[in-house]
Amino acid sequence: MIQRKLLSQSLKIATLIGLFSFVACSHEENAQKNTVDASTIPVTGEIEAELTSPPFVPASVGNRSAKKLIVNMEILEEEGEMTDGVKYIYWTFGGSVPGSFIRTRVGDEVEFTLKNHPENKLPHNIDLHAVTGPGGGAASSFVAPGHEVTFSFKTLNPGLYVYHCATAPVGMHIANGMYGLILVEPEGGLPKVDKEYYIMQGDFYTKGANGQPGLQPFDMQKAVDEDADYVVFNGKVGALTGDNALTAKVGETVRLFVGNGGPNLVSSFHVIGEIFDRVNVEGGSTINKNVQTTLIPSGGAAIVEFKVDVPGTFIIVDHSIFRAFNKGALGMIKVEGEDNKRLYSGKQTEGIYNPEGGSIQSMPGNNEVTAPKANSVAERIELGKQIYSQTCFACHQGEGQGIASAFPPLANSDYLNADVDRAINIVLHGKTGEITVNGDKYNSVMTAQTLSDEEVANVLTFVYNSWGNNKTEVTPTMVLKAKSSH
Ligand code: HEC
Ligand SMILES: [Cu+2]
Repeated sequence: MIQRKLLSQSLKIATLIGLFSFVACSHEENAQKNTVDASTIPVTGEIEAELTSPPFVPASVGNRSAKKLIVNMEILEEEGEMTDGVKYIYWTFGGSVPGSFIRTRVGDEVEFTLKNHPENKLPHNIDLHAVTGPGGGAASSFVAPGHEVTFSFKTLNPGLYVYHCATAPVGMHIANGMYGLILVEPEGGLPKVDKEYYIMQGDFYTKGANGQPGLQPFDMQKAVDEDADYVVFNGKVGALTGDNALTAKVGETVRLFVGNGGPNLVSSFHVIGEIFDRVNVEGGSTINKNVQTTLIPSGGAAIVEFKVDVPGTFIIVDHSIFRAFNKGALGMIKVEGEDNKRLYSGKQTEGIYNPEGGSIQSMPGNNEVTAPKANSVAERIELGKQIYSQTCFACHQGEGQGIASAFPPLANSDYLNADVDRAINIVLHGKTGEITVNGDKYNSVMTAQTLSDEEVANVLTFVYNSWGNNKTEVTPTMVLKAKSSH
């Protein structure tokens, strides 16, 4: 509902800055295309490449000359956490999913050494989409555990490129996390911005259903069927939420290097409450402006830039929206700074909406007449279950498990079980501010639910009598009491 609120209320901001820079840039690009043949750019000296794990990127190349760039990449197969309680064996370039970010400039001669750690179980290789050559390097980089190989390539085309493992079964190597991004900056470097981050989407296929605990092996059949259990940014649920959220300050320009490793799904990349001032479409040189959602193909990328004008938490999603709220494709950018009421007012007024022709006004939540009355605890639970599946489950999820760092669990919730009056008031009035549930901190917004006293009683009775909670029965009288004492 935070998301929906932002969507419906966000004021659309005109981006004049984008308009001006467009003219300058397209000019620059044309000039460059027409005059520079990258294969003839001379290389002077050599440097070791800085490699970073997501969401960070190495320092920009600026106006350095083309050089021999030494890249040392180590492949590691290691256990990680997909989401709370769910383990997965990731295969990684450099120990992270996505793999280490590589930053080069056009004309660099990249000397690439790929090392396969002796404790790994499988051979691997690398196909870099920035490479002009057979297999994008895959043909020259096949490497067994305990071995290393070296090959070189010259970067001929500026852009943001995906790299990935291309060892059979290719889909499985990619599905296990073997992908990352390599940026080839144009002559003179990309324009300066205030913040740069690295995000990569991926879809994952596990033997168990979404959320099923324990070490989950890869499921080949689900992968073939493109039936993903998890769709996530940066390798796991919650990699970019809560304490891991990206940050920026009001007035700053943020640049996101966004890739999609797949193996299967195309991303409808969107930041709720922001408009991309500039997008390097498909990671290439075409710049689109004023974009709401940009499509990132599997094995493709995009560079998106936007100036953050107002403070708040901006939610990053794959706008194929069930992936965001049910499979993990959700991140956050926390923007701090002064409010700008001229650009975004916040809620200004709230009144009673009385449609024409309607004669009886009722406050939302007071329509006791229409709500069915429960005659037993069992009936209360049954009616409450329906309410739960209509209103609460979107955030707290089907089994009350919540979503790490975004929506607290109602299953086995110590917070819920400790204080029934508090729970009633949360459903009646909503909740914001930091709370700790089962040892994890949440700091988000739950909006007030428009439910009658009877419905509040029923839904809470259902929750209290499900998923290991303490079996409290909440009655309408208790709701009324909690209300008046609030
Ligand atoms: C739009 C998403 C959303 C919906 C819908 C929603 N909640 Fe919440 N709920 C939250 C968030 C976010 C928090 C934590 C608020 C905070 O950080 O202060 C929360 C906190 C809670 C808590 C206290 C924390 C805990 O885990 O025990 C309870 C109880 C709760 N909600 C019950 C419900 C019930 C019952 C419904 C349905 C009638 C519901 N919520 C609907 C988002 C939602
Ligand atoms: Cu591999």
